[in-house]
Amino acid sequence: MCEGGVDIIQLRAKGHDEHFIEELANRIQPVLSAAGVPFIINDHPELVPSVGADGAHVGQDDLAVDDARWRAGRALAGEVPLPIIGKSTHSIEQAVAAAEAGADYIGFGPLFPTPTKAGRPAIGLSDIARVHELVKIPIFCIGGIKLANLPEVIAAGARRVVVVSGILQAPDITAHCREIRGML
Ligand code: TZP
Ligand code: MG
Repeated sequence: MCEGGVDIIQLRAKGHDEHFIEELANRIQPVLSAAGVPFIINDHPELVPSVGADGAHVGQDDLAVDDARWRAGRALAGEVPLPIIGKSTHSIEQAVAAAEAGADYIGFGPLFPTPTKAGRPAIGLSDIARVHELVKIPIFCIGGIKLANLPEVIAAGARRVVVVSGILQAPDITAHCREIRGML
């Protein structure tokens, strides 16, 4: 992924215990650090200092942005930049609220239904342009985005996208990332 030009990587290991995630993160961190790609941990902000990640990502039903930043950064205060905190959002209202709460970036979606987040209703493309008018922190559109539908996602106003299964299932991950990167 790094060789293919991915700008930021989140470790999202749903269903695994914190110990497993910490071990995985410890192996991923040096790779991303060497590539200069920021490393975000999903759901476990307290792992950020111990594994040397750059930040944490929380959902609507998880910690508040301030709580996540405190947990992610308390051991590092004054030594390195404050941890990056991202928030998942599923509507314009949640997007505006996350920005007001101090999130550094948001996820916005799922645009399309996706097995990676089963059961979460798709929000479609119609709010993408408006959310970019209202929210000035980086907005990562997410959910069911693939090479095939990327042109319509971009045409709807997306500037940054998260692609999970599309990348992980690609026969050549580096080439696939490069192709996506080239379209943005
Ligand atoms: N949040 C909203 S959709 C999603 C998450 C974590 C999963 C996106 O994965 P995929 O495979 O790119 O649809
Ligand atoms: Mg979560």
